[in-house]
Amino acid sequence: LEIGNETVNFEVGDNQLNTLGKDAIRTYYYQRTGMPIDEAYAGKWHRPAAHPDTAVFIHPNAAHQSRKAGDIISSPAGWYDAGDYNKYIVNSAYTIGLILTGYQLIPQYYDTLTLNIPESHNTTPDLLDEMHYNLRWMLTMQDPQDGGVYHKLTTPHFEGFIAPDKCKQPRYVVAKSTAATLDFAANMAQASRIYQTHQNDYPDFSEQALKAALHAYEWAKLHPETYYDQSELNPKYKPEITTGEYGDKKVRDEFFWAACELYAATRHERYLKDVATYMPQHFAKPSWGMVDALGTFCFLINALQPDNTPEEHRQQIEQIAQTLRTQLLSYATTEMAKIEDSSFGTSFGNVENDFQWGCLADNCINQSISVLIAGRLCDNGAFEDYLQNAFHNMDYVLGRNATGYCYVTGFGTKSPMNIHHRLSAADDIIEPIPGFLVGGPNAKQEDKKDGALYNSKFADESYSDTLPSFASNEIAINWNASLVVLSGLLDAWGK
Ligand code: 9MR
Repeated sequence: LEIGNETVNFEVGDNQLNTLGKDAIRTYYYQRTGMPIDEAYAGKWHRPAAHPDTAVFIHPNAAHQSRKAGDIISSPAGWYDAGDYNKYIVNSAYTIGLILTGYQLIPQYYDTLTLNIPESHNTTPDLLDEMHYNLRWMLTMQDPQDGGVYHKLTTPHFEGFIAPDKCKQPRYVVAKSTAATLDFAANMAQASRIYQTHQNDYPDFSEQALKAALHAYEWAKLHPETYYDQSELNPKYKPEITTGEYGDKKVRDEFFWAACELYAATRHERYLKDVATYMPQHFAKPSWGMVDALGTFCFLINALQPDNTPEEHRQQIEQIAQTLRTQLLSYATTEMAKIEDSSFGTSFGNVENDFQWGCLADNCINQSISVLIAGRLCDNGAFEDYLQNAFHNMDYVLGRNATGYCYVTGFGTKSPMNIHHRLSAADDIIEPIPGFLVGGPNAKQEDKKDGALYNSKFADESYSDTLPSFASNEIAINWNASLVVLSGLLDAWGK
């Protein structure tokens, strides 16, 4: 493309989103803890194993009779959360929950998608192999005594920008929380259904996951208001913990998602009752702290499956589904109305408030995923329009925006080079690991005082491709989940 003296080269092709989607999934492989990242799969970004997490301390704030402060447990595998080296249940469960939602919508697409990861030669789809690496870790975060789930596995403070195998800080599991336990319950119930047909590679996992989900849900029912709050815990327990909080004091939505998944997995009336009790008043797009949407998607995809719906539940299911569909469609209509006076022809990015921490995933992409799913599941004749809008929002992420950045590493003519990502920063390779979506423009510029340089005060230009910019230039497993799902849906449905 030439305009005046400026030239930009780009490739035109049929499978662009396919490649993007694959690389977006492959980032999880690079984020794996506890195993070497081999050259055969990682090319020049290979590295030795780090953070085995086979000796993790019970933090004093998590101590009780059976597990005392300082006791050691083993909690290996799983992914680094983001630019940091910690592992957080809330965000892990949300990430897998969203990706497995995508999987359930287009299973044939994912069943043949090969990712070049160590498990590529087994009989399970690669996407599910990658998710299992983290699910396996999550199982170890449940206290087998009471079913409660530790909120996170973490160092007291964020590590410096050093290679993972050079890290020396001790690692702890911290207090159990209602949010983590419910997200875990939802995720495990979901996994128990999906991995049932993959006993070959994962014998007993499905059964184990369902058991874990049921046990976790019981704990949450007994502890419906156990919130994880660092500012409350830190004065009482040492060492202080200052890493990511993922605090959430509104857990009705977590109860809803868990009840939907447990109903889908068991068909027990008790969970259907809870679905009705915790049902939302309106649809809200998904994010790590607001998971109603994952419940809605689960219910609409699974509850009416004719093969295993008890006849006596049918009427109530249909009523609930009708309400959820109305909510979803009303959301889609509101979002689509924003396109008319938009600068970039998108439903995203027309007000300052759209540009928050993690907005490219949480606002732009998740809005499109929700609208697309509405079109697909509600059959209101608007699917083609919704598809078009989703492509436009994806265009926004990939470069048709106020800064001209393609916000995915390794793609496009101008893309992030200095992401706030310890793995990418601590290797000797100039290019960051490819396939990561950055948080994106963030009007609050919370990291300015920490050395992030911004060239503009405008919201949609508040993006800084500098290492210290944790508020606009970090990457995270939950944000990549959005990229994975939207690129998959567009690649599969866009044809
Ligand atoms: O994604 C999280 C965002 O919604 C919060 O506003 C922000 C500040 O608390 O934290 C983000 O999550 C970070 C987590 O706490 C630690 N790992 C890096 C995550 C991405 O920035």
